[in-house]
This record gives sequence, structure tokens and C-alpha cells, in this order.
Amino acid sequence: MTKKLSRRSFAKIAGSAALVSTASTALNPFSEQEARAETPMQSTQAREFPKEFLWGSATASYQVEGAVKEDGRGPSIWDTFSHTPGKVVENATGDVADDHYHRYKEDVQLMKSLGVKGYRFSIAWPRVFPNGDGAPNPKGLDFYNRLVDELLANSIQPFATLYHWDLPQALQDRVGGWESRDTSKAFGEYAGYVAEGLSDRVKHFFTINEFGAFVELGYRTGIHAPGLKLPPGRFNQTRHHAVLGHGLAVQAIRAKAKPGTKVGLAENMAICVPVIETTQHIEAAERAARELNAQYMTVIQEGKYTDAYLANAGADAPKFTPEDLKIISSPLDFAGINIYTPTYVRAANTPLGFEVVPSPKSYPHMASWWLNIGPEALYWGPHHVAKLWNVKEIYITENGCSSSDIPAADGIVYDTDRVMYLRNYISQLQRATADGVPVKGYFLWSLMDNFEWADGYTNRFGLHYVDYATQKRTPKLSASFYREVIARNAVV
Ligand code: PNW
Repeated sequence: MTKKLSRRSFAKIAGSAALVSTASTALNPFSEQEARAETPMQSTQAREFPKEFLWGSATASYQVEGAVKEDGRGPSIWDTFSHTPGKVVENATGDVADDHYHRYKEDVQLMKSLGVKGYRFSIAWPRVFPNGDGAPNPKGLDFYNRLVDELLANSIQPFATLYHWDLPQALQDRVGGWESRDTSKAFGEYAGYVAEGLSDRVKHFFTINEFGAFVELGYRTGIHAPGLKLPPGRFNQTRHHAVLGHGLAVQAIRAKAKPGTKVGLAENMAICVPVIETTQHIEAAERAARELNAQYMTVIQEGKYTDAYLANAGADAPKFTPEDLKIISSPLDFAGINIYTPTYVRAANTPLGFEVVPSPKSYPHMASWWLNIGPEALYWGPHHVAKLWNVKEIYITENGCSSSDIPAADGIVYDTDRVMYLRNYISQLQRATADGVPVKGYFLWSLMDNFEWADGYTNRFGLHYVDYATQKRTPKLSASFYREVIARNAVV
């Protein structure tokens, strides 16, 4: 029901604002029932999400689980990489991380108190196949059985990612990891095995998380595991094996999972934002979205590499067969996109009709140097995917940010910058759904602070602050904000 802001309630709000500086420690940001009743609803109502919109949160195995030697788990390339001095800030490792392996029940309660209806987690391949292929380790899948049961008992839908970068070290050693088609094949087999075991309860699987990050950072710049800097030909072939692995996994899941199981991916496409919203620049941004994602999303959706990609790569282009392209473009049920940051595009008189506009030095970013703030990314990302490839079901599989979180005297992190970031991004997502773009859900990265890859524990992305010495989780201000968004199904 619409509730106008009466003069009396306005006076009350203005009055309490004046009190904030002296009374702030007495205000409990987590008892917001009263505040909710007092808030003007008119504008909020106009900013509602579709009725069945699924609000969720996300994590990934190596970033939260710890317990790296337990119950028969084999080593992954991230164990090796993080234990190599100088690779990760402060030589941090995921040996313990958030100890989620033992504390998952407590973590499900954190989700419950946020009100999320979906949890995106990833399965550690080396827990299930310690050697990458061959004999499975039943105790590995048991952990995910327990987690899934706990989620369902708390009315939270499990969304499982099969590869969030923790490749079994055995595959890296034996065949060179994703440099080899053998890894693509092994990934398919592993995916089928997991789907067979979990699809009676898990209805959504993501094959691979962020081709655009793990291949580029792991095999070209060497910033991530396995830390390689391959020359262009071998690098393009590695990209090809990653999308081939995705396609083989889709086929294996279709073959082994219960009917009705849905399959997609979680890709951090370049999100092409028109510099100004005119037809000219919007069309340029659409062309750019196809070309800048040619190696991953475009070939997966269209079953062919773009002419420009192949021509530019020349002799370094990947070697592939028509059969490969068929596998890679196996039909999907939905597309997941991870969205953090915009790529600004303008129309230009170039062969492809667009140009990427570099960011000025003063461009604002969050705590991670790469995390430029551009809320419209959450509008244009889904818009391009729906328009270019006629995708009917889209999930935002990650969105969130790092901030330099420090608990205040009362123990709470007042992360107003994260709230600012989320409010602006979620507003643009609402704009997309209001336009009829079929976005079905949103998973906030991340449920809690965790191992941020090469940045170790220095960059925090969580809605919950984790004290790594005690493993205590404390909700930040942004957790309260997100709970409000979920409760009202609207931007607040
Ligand atoms: C994603 N970049 O990684 C991953 O899926 C998560 O595991 C990660 O914690 C999260 O985003 C935050 O970083 C990225 O350099 C890593 O542009 C690096 C980049 C983008 C995404």
C-alpha cells in the first residue's frame, strides 16, 4: 500500500537525523522493523522487482572451505600456487579460509537471517576426483550432500558451480591442465558424476565460473594458478579447451541428471556500456558485446568464433573441428553473468564500428584496483545477452565489491561505500527487469569475507565480516541493507 510521507513523519526523520551523531552507538542497525514501517513507500513501490525474483548470495569452494587435506581431498592448482612464496599477498593460502567445511550449518543460518532464497556455491573437483579422473572419492561428494540437505531444510535453493578454478593438481601435472583436451574430457566426466549424485535436489548447475578470468589470469598473465604466461597460439588453444570442457559438461549433465535439471554457465563477460544512451552508441555497444566476448560467450551462444577474432589471431587462432563447435554451443537453459565493472564503448569509424573508451585516471573504483564503479553495467549486461542471443533466463551470478572494512567501536562495519555501490547497481538491475529483460535472480558476492585469490585476505567482499583469528562472522551494515532489499523485493 502506498504511504505518503506525512509532515509529521518527515519531522520525525529529520529530528532523529539530528540525533545520529550523539546517539549512533545506541542505534541498533539490525532491528529495523520500526524503521521499515516509517519509511515512505511511494518511490520504493515503483522500484519493485518481479514477484518470483530470486535473491541469493554466493561463495566458491577454495575461497571459503579450508579443510584442504580432509576426507581424501587431493591437491588443487591453487594449493600449489598459494604455497609458492610470492604468488599471493602475504603468502596467504586457503588452508583454513572461512572453515566453511566445518561451519556450513552456521553459514546457512547467516543466509537465513538475510532472507536469501538461493545459495550459489562451488564444488571442489579434487574432493570428488582427487586425481582429476579415475576413481571418485565418495567422501568428497558427501560434504556437498550434507550442505545441500542443510540448505533445503532451511528453504534455500542450492545452485552449484562445477568449476570455480580449483583444478586437480594431478591434471596439471599429467596433461598440462586446460592446455590439453584431456582436461576438457575429464571435466565432462566429473560434471556428469556430480549431476548424477546431486540432481535429485540440485536443480541448477553452472559449468564453469569466469572463463574470462581463470584462463586470462592463469595462462596469460600468470597472476593466478597455475601461473603460466603462454605465447598467443598455446593460449588461444587453452581458451578453446575451456569452452570445449563447458560443452562436454553440458552434454554429460543432460545425460546423467534427473529430468528438469537446468544447466548454464557463470561468465564475466566484458559488459559494454554505451558512453551515452543514443541509438548510435547503443548499437556500437551491442557490436562490441559480441566481439569482445568472442572467445567465450559468443562462441558458446552462436557455435562459431567471430571472423574478426579468427582474422586477428591469424596463425595463432585455435585449432578446432566443426564437431567441437557443436559441443561448445550445446543449448543452455539459462545464462549466468558475473558483473562488477563496465567497459565503456562509443560508436566509431573503425572496421567493427566501435571503440573502447579507456578510463581516465580519476575514474572511481572500490578497494580492488580493477573494480571501477559503473552501475549501468547491471542494466546493459543482461540487456545485451537477451537481445543478442535471445536468452530467456538470466541470472546475475555475481555482483558485489571490496571495501576497506574496519569494525567500529561497537564491532559493526559501517560499510556505507558498499551500500552505495549496491544500491546504485541494484537500481540499474531493477531498470532492466522493468524493461522486461528476463533476469530471474541475483547472487551477491559474497556471503562473507574470504580468500580473494592473489589478493589473499586483504580485500574483503563479504556481507559478513570474518575475524580470521576466531572465525567469528559479524553482519556488516550492507547485510542489513540487503535484508531490506530482499524483504521489500525493491531497491531501498
Ligand atoms: C570473481 N578482475 O573474480 C570471482 O568469480 C570470484 O571468485 C572473486 O572473488 C570475485 O570475482 C571478486 O574478485 C574476479 O581482475 C577476479 O577483473 C578478478 C577480476 C574480475 C573478477
